[in-house]
Amino acid sequence: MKLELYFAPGACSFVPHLALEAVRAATGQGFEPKLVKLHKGENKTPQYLALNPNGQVPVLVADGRSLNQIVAICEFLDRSFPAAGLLPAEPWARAQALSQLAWMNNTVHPTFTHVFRAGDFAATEAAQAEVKKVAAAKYRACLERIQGWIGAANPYWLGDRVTAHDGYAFTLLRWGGYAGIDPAALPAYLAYVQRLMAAAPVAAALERERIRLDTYKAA
Ligand SMILES: N[C@@H](CCC(=O)N[C@@H](CS)C(=O)NCC(=O)O)C(=O)O
Repeated sequence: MKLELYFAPGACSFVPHLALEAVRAATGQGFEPKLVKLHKGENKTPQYLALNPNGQVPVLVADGRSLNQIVAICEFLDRSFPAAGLLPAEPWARAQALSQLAWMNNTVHPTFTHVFRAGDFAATEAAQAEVKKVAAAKYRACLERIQGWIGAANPYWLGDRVTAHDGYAFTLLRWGGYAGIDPAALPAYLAYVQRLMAAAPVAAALERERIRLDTYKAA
C-alpha cells in the first residue's frame, strides 16, 4: 500500500506519525512523510483543502484516497495492519481504547486550543486572558486523568507495543508546557513519557519532527 502522511512538527499529527512508525517496525510497511508548514498557510491552499476541507493536519493518503481525523486514521491503520497491534482486538477493550482516543481528540485537544489560540474565542485581551486561565486549569485536570490511566502502564499505554495512544500522551504533555504546566508536577506521567521517548518508533518520529519535551519554561 502507498501511504503518505501530511504532518506538522509538534502538532497532533504526531499521533498517526507514531502509529505509522509502529506499523513500519511491526510489518515493514513504510510511509512518505509530507511536511505541512502551518505558519506559512500551506494547510489553506486549494490543493491542500482538496485533501482535507478542514484545512488541518493530519491527513493520511492511502493509495490516492485521503482520510482525515486521527481516530479514523488510527482505526484504518489498525484494520489494515493488525500485526502492529495499534488497538486491542477484543471488542470491549477495543471500544474502551477508541473511547480514550476520542476523548483526547474531542475534549482534551480543543481545551488546549482555548489556551493556545484564545484569540479565536474572545475579542478583548482581558477576555482572552480569562479564557486562557480557565482552559489551562481544565487542561491540567485532563492531564491528571491521563496520568491516572498510564500510571500503571506496562511499559506503554496499551501494553508492550507503542501505539497511537502513546503518541497522544506525549503530545498532550508536551503541549502542557505551553499552558504553563510543568511536566515534573505529573511525575508518573513524566516517567512514562521519558520511557516512551527511548522506544525506537518514538525516537524516529521525534527525530523527523525535531521536537523534544522542552516546551515548559519556568516563570
Ligand atoms: N479533530 C482533528 C483535529 C486536527 C487539528 O486540530 N489539527 C491542528 C493541528 S494540532 C491544525 O491543523 N491546525 C491548523 C488550523 O486549524 O488552521 C483531527 O483529529 O484530525
